[in-house]
Order: sequence, then C-alpha cells, then structure tokens
Amino acid sequence: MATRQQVNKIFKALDLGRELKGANAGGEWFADSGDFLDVVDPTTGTVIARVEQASAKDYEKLMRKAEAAFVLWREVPAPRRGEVVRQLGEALRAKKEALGQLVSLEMGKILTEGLGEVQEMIDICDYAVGQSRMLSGPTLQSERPRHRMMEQWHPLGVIGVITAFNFPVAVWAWNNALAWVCGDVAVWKPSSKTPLCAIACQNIANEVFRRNGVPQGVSCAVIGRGAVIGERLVADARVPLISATGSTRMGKRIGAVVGERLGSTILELGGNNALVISEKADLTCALASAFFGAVGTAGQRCTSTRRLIIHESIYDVFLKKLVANYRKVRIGDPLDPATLMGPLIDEGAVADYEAAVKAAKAQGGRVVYGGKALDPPFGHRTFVLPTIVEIANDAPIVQTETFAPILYVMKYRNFEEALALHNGVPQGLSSGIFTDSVAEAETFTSFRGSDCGIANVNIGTSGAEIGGAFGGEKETGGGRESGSDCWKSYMRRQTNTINWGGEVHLAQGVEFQP
Ligand code: UN1
Repeated sequence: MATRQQVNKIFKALDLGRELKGANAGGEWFADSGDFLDVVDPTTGTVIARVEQASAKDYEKLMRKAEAAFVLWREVPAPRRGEVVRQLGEALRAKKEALGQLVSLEMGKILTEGLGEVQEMIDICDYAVGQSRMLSGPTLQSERPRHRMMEQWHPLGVIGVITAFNFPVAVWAWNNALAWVCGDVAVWKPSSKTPLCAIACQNIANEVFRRNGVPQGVSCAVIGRGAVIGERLVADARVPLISATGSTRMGKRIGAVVGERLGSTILELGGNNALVISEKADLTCALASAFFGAVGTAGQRCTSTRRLIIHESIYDVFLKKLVANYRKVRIGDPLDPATLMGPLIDEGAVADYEAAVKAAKAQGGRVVYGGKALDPPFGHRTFVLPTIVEIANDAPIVQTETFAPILYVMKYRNFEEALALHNGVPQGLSSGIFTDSVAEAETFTSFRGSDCGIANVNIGTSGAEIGGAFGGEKETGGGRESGSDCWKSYMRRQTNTINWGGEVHLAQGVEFQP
C-alpha cells in the first residue's frame, strides 16, 4: 500500500495539496460552498485529501469564463490549437509516471493499467494534432449552374464533459483533446470518486495553456455534487453538447434533460460485453484475452468481459484453464508491480458485487470460482475474489451490468445460437469472437452478427485503441468518442451554396417571376 512518503511524492509531482478547491477556469482554484469531499484511497480507506466542492455560484463564475473564452479560442487557427494540444501530449509524457501512479492510487487499478490510461491520453493528443489539420468538409455538386456547394465545420461552443471514476483521466483527454482542436472550450465534471486525477490533469493543461497564451476558460474543471453541478451542467442551454460516461440509469436522465432543450449528447453508458469462443478458436489466445477482459481493472471497465459464450465441445477444458488462471490472480496493493487485481472503488461497489452473486445463485447460477469479498488486507473492505458463475443468459442478473469482476459463462451448441445469446442483452458496447473460421468471423462482424458498437475477431472486449470510434448501441447510448470521424460531434456542420454566376436559379427548377 502507498506509504505517506509515496503519496507525498505523487502529490508533489502533480502540484496537489491535501486541502483543495473544486473549481478552476485556468487561473486559481476556487470554491465557496463549505461542502467538503473526502478523497479516499480505495486500498486502505485512508482520507488522502479534501476538496471543497463547487457551489452553484462557483459554477456560474466558471461558465461565464468559459463563454468568454470561446469567442477568443475559435479565432485561433485550428493547427495552432493543435500545436497547444501537441504540447499537452508532451507534458503528459513528462508526467506519465506520476499521473499513472495517481490513477492507480485514487482509482485502484494496477499500475500498468494506470500508466496505460495515461498513454491513452498521449495517443489521443497525437491523434488530435493531426486532426487539427483535417477538419474538412466535402465540396458537393450543385444542381444550379455556376453555383458551388460545400460543407464547413465550425466550433460548437462550450461543451460539458462528464466522466466516470473508472477512467479518471483518459476519457477527459478523448473528449477534450478533440474538442480543443475543434475550437470548443470544455467544462469537465469528473466523478466525485476521483477528483485528484481531475485536479492533476487540469493543472497540467493550465501550465501548457498559460505558456501558450491560451485564454483562461478554454479548459475548465468543476468538482461538485451531481445535484448541484451535474444537474446544472446538463440543463444549461449555454452548453450545446454533453458528452457523458457512466451508467445507463445516469445516461437516461442526462438524455432526457438535454433532449428537452434539444441539445446534443454523446452517451457512453453500460456494457454487457461477451466473447464467443468457438470450437475453431486458438484457445491460448482466447484464454489470455478472456482473462484480461474479465479480471483486468477488477472488472470495472465499461468494456470488461462480462459473459463467455463457449462451444459445448470445449466448454469444460476451457473453463478448467480459466479457473487455473483465476487461482493465480495476485490481489492486493495496486501500486505493487506484482499485483494483478486491486480493490474495487468503494464499499458500495463490494455491496453491489455481493448482491449480484447472491442474485445469480438465486436465479439458478452456480459459482465456479470466487463469489466472496476478502478479509480486508489493508483494513478497508474493498477487495473481492474475481468470480466465475455458470448461469443462463436470460437470468435477470445477467441482463444487467454489475461493475465488478463477475464473469457469467454459458454453453452453446451451434453458431446461430451463440449469436442469439450474444445479442440477447439490452446493452451493446463491445464484443468479440475467437475463431479461425473465416465464415464465423465474417458473420460475427456482419449486419447479422454482433449488434455492438465494437466487434472484434480474436481480440478481447476491452482495451480498444483510440484511433477507432468508441461507443455502443442499445442501452449503451449510441454515442461515439475518440478516433475515426468522432471529431464531427464536437463541431457544427454548415452547408454553403455560393452563386458565382450573376443569375438567380431556384432549386428544383421552380420559376418565380413577378
Ligand atoms: C471505459 O471503461 O469507460 O477500451 C473506457 C477500453 C479503454 C477505455 C474504456 N480503452 O477498455
């Protein structure tokens, strides 16, 4: 577990104090609510810092700054904005070790994954730099003589970014790096479970932005209660886009509030990700990927593997090998390089885990491995055994996302049945098939295969690269973030038709003369 010296070292490297304030628009941190948030180390339960949360007044102050910054920032040529993001990527490279450690300390994922998350930020910065020179629209053919038609993409405005505890830094970067090169300014409301990561990121951005003369307010962070800050942000008509990551329940609320005011959303909500493991699969690859997908990040990724759909002919042997791997999982301090699985985020998450195991048993499930919380190794009841439960796909508990390392396993007889099981849940984020059959692989990734936003072949469900569009269908919310053409969500499209012929021609051949 992190000693006081270690914590001090991480704090110092990232310019963090023990008493912090929750609102920032590029200058000093501020907050006047008198409402303090304890930041708890999930490994030990120790309070490692306190943050004074933002009040409604603080929010208003910050939003005014953001609005004023937008009219200045949109004047800066996009490649210049990209240059600032390039420097942010450099600053992240320089702080990678410390920031990765902070992610691991505050969120509880193991260090290699904390560092991987920072790498994801660096990658999206690099990606956004290139994108800053490619915010292009097509030229279209006008039906009118001597007319030109084209599309332009313009900055959207102040966007709201709401992130979850499980990726406390990367999801901010996916959104903000793109939003900034697009000419937007961003107001970030991080999870109240991981405010230090947010403060550290904001500090890094502030330093880079200040050096480059970027107006204050282009990067804003606001830590506060959902009821005070979250609700205000989503209802705020000054914010044309809300990009939110979290539970389906939360997403439905945000979708309704933003929809009411006809704003846009990018919703990245719950997953219920499955791997189909065919009898034609390379089982060594399948095993390694299923193991990482289900146990990695202690099952707290939205892309975590939650279901395995295994061909009956290899079911027993595969399960046996998987259980052998589960037995070897070293559970403990996430900052210790020997650890494979750290704590869950808090005691509430353990209660959810226990409730899910209980429900699974009541619904006909058989616990193959795990199923229990551990005696707290460091005094805080946040450690559990990774769990495998054999159960039917239509059991109600299997139909819901439990944010914990619980893997549901089931058999299939033929490929069509595997597809039906695979798609037979309300969520649609990530998926994969392990097979050496071209026909199975192509079917899985075709229109009649996986109904998810991400469908992989011989790759696990989690650990998507930033270059692709990230997000999913059905109850996952339909939003897409990160690579491909996701930048378009952060801009507004304008169709321009330009008459250079000196004569009026109405479209569709309409004649209209006095
Ligand atoms: C999330 O859990 O919200 O694909 C994001 C992955 C990571 C991102 C997960 N690149 O698992």
